[in-house]
Amino acid sequence: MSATASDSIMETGTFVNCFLLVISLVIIPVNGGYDKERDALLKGTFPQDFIWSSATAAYQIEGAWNVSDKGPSVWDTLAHQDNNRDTGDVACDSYHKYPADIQLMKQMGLKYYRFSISWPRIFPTGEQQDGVNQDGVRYYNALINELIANDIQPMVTLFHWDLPQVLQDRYGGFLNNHTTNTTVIHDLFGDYARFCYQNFGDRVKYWITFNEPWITSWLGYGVGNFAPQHNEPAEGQYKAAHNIILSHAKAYHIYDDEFRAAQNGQVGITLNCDWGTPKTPADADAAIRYIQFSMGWFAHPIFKNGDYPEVMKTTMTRKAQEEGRTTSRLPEFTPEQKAYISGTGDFFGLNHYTTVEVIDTCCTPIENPSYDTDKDIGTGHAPDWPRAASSWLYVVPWGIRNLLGWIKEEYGDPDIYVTENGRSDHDQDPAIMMDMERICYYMMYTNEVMKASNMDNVKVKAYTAWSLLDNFEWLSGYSERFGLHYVDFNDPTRTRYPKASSVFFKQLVRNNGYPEGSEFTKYVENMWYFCHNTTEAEVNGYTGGASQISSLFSLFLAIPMMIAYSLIA
Ligand code: GBH
Repeated sequence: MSATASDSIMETGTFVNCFLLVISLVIIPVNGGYDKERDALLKGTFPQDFIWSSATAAYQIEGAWNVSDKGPSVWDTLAHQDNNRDTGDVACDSYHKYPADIQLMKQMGLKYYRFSISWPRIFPTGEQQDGVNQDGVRYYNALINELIANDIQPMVTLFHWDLPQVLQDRYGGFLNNHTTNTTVIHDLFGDYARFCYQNFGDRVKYWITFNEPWITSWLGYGVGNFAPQHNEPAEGQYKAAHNIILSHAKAYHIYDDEFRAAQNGQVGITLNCDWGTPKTPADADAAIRYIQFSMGWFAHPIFKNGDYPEVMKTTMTRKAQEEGRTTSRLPEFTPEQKAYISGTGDFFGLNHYTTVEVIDTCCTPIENPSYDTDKDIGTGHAPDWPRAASSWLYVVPWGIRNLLGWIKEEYGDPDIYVTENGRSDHDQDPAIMMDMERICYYMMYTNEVMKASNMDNVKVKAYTAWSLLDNFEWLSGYSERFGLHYVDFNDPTRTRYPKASSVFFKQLVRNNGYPEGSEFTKYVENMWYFCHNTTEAEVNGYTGGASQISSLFSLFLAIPMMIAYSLIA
């Protein structure tokens, strides 16, 4: 990208944003949310070999939805349902512009990139026997080779929600025969995984089987607002999850049996989880239930003992009795399946964005049961939690530290890779290029991750920013922007522009955290109270407003940083 393009964006956008921020410093209400000990800045660095990465997903960035023989995915179908929807038809056009993406990573000093492979771009119908799209294979080979040529290690997700539409039509997708041992969908996912290991595994050493199976199960097959929009909230999600867990295990064993010795990589799964904090001490059990019904649903079988969490099983058995059913809506694994599933994760991938307050609503039997009511909980948010553009995204940095500690305790201290964390802005005019709130988010959340690593001895090995680029945000289309880089979706060339947060992230990576005495850490110290929506005076009890002045100073410090960045970009 050229300096001129970026400068002009700054002229239109940045200075207006700066102006608004200056105003908001004066009017931001005092909130009592800052806890002096819990929220203090930790200085220090991450372990030497810590992995800094950024992530994307195929449908959200690639575009080229129907080039050569690519088959449609369930998201192509959903997006094309009516003309009013944003689609991923072009998205960031990364199918053609991947070298530009890689240069952005290189400029940030990133040595890892998490992206996903589109199953229907490899096998148009989802089944190898129906044919392979060689252009798709060429595309991923080119992407991987270009990454490696730029000293960036690929971390590859096999399934980030874009199921081949034909598999949905032929077999019901992940609803396929969930209670038998010979489920077609497991074998087909296994074949697809094998093909990817065979073709890319000489260069790819980190594999993630599924991204957030909770989303596919509940939003895709339960409530049905996400593709493939199957609405069966009493049982659909339990069937789909059952199949996904077994499909994951299959892909893991295929790697173990056929590829590990030669390729020596790792296979894991990425689960999403909000931290659930009890609203009152009486809600503690409900908070545990919240986590067990979301992350535990998948993590307990895979990382613990091959089976669903106890609290899910007992709850669902009680529900069956109340509902007059002879069997639980939660399916059972056979002893063989439990053995097959248990221990199928070389690392624990975690996507985390936010925290909810949980209240106990146990236990009123209801007429139309659903996964939502099965949990017997209610969720809310504390009034002082700041919000992002996405309706569900509240900024609660300490939540990630709690969750990481919980995973360590519950699942026997696994290696944890944070595979997504990030914050959305609205799509607005002028564009938010000076994205201070995203800088604050990354600053606060990575510092909490460092506390988990260095103070709580959690084996957290990686931190991945979502996202490298503004992209297709699923049902929200292009209205919410998560990128470190801005993409103008009205510009046919889809030029990428670095936001201020990419400069911040570059410094964070270069410093490998917050080392005592560095210029970067001084900048962060100046920003700390501003980012926490409070003042030093409130925290430390002195008057004089020094922190507000230093925050303002930091704000302007970021502009030269950004200009410097755009000149080398
Ligand atoms: C991730 O999911 C995805 O992996 C990524 O593709 C996505 O772009 C990113 O987050 C940002 O959203 O019930 O309809 O209100 C994050 C976890 C959990 C966030 C469900 C949205 C509420 C959806 N998601 N949540 S809805």
